[in-house]
Amino acid sequence: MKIERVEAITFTHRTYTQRDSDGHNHPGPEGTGTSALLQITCDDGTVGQAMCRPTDLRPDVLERFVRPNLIGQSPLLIERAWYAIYKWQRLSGGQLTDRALTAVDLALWDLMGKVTGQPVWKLIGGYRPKILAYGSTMCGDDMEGGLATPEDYARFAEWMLGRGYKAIKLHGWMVPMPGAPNVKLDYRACAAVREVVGPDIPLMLDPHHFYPRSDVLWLANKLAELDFVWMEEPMEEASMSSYKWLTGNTGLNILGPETMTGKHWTRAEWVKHDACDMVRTGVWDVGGISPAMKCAHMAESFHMACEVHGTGAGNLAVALASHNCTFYERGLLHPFIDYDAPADYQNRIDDEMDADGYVHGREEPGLGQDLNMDYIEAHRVNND
Ligand code: LLH
Ligand code: MG
Repeated sequence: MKIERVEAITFTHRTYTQRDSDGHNHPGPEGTGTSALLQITCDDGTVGQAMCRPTDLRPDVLERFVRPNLIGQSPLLIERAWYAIYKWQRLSGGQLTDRALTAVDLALWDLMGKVTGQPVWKLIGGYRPKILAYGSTMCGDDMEGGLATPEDYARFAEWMLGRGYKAIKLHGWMVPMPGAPNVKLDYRACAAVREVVGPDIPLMLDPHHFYPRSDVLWLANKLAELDFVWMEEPMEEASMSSYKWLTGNTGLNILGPETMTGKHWTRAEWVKHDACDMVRTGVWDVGGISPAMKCAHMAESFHMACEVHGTGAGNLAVALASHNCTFYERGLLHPFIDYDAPADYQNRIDDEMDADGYVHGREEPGLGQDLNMDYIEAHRVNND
């Protein structure tokens, strides 16, 4: 069996979110978004699929780096394909991104599942059939009835408990929201949520990502008093020394790195240098399921948790396959967003959650996505 065809279908769909001037997502009026579907097809007609952004796999990226390394190759040699494409990153002039690698890796794993008749979460380890989700809020905003005040977060936390969530992560107020950045305000939101959910619900914080050391240490120590499980990315992650300093100076667990480049190699350096207490991975941060599992196994070898960043079928597969992952990140959630409603291009969402707060692994072969191909073809805007 050989790979015969690689294409990225770009298509439009409705969206209900909008990005602020720093890129954070918030609820917005109904608008039109553009997404892409990567399809890797074998000579027997089996297709592996991955959703991504159109910019991840522009036509020249597909033509220069992806197709030459996949067409004619076995779909079962994923590690080989990953390395063949990855090695082009160095001389690609920044054109071949980690996100492009991720999309290819996800589609190859989906293909592997379909060829072998197995769900991906089992193929990559299969630790558990279901995992508790934490409700991950959107960043704070200035909307009435939204996430504008500590009391808004508390009210929304109560709603999340009613929906079944057994753990909650707050995203604090980020620039350009009025009043941000402000660790005192972040703390008030965290304290308000702890007050309404009681002592037994695990809580986490993902605050403004560019605080100075002095603010971060104060916040970390206050969160430890509130018995938070972890804080992530409160400073620019390129400064590993700052995280080593923070980890060494607070009793709160520091989780990282999340957005720092360098894939599993960076995560190993952070562990070696005691720059985190818990390791962060995520398929869109490290170049796919393959390197994300390396992060999980590396962390496990040091008796450390490895928590998965972000949603979607690929991240869910990693969380279900990892012994040392505690939660699946489900969101981003907001009082004005119906997270459980499928997008136009889905027949169902990837991460349906039951009333007890568990997201289950699906039994279908592949990643377990259920895409509406009629919709996608009807709204196609390219022919790459
Ligand atoms: O800054 C943001 O908008 C959020 O932190 C976002 O990146 C979110 O995906 C995240 O970090 N979740 O863990
Ligand atoms: Mg985060």
